Amino acid sequence: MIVKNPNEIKSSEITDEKTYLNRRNFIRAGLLAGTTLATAGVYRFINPPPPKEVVTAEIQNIIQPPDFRAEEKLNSFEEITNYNNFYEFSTSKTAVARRAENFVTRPWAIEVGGLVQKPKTFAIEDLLKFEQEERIYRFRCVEGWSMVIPWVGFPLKKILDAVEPLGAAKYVAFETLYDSAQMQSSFSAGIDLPYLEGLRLDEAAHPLTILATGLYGKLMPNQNGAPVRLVVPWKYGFKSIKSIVKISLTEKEPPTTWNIAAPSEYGFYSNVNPNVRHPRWSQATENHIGEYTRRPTLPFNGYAEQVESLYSDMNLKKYF
Ligand SMILES: Nc1nc2c(c(=O)[nH]1)N[C@H]1C(S)=C(S)[C@@H](COP(=O)(O)O)O[C@H]1N2
Ligand SMILES: [Mo]
Repeated sequence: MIVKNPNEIKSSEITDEKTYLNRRNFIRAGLLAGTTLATAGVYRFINPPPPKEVVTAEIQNIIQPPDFRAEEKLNSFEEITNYNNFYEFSTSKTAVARRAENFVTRPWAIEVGGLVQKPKTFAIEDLLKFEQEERIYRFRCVEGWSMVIPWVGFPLKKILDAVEPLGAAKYVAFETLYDSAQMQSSFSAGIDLPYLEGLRLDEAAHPLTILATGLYGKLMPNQNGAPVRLVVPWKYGFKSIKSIVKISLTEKEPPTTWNIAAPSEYGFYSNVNPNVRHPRWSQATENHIGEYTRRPTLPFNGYAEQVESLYSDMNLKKYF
């Protein structure tokens, strides 16, 4: 029997194929009453398997605002949904889509509690309503390899405000579903499960931090973290936890999956930083899917202007 060595998995999966979410966002407040959402609503209602790429001119127009840099072309739906990191289903990026095909995402709810005034459970239907009330975001998503992904979501802050964090709350902890009937074992995955992530409260409340319920104006495909996943555009990809079932406000920095697996390699903050090497490789460039030459990686994935003030008093080499 061949036993997978977790260190080997780590180096091939997060190392060479590391997915640094490098998302340049375009917030289009007030856009949502539009037709994209009406279309998305129909998809939601019938909840089909993720369709093949169907990007109408209308959707293209809505998710790609005129001020978007010309070279930032969207990756195709096919690309975005066939190269995924989701260890609960497979450690092979090209196998995740097929393994997650029958993942059951209804009924679904996120339980929100911990240091809050009003603990609440949000059904997926509530979350989809939030998305319709709030905004469409558009992100450039980069990470070691990189893609431009038109996420659809709403600010996580909306949930935080609803539960009213207590003064003692300093961090937000997230947890993915773990269902052994549908997912592989922790042993096969090579990491502890359920998958855990965390943010500082101010990072979680930042307007760039969203709960995404779809992409390309459609329901979130299973392999991308259906039915609801985090998107933190200035941090490395593993911070963007998928298929969330639990959110807790805490006083102490919560444990995170990759920090538990390899603390010297993956810190709690994990801000995209081309100047800080991973102990075993440079993080200065990224391989953009659909291009032949590597691109330089930008500090905070290009969001420095929006987020660097969150870290003004911190040594980011120490807090990597
Ligand atoms: N629950 C869970 N969330 C996860 C992961 C995972 O294995 N399990 N992988 C992370 C990593 S390393 C990356 S790069 C992104 C990939 O998201 P994508 O497949 O939508 O591109 O999801 C992140 N969220
Ligand atoms: Mo990743």
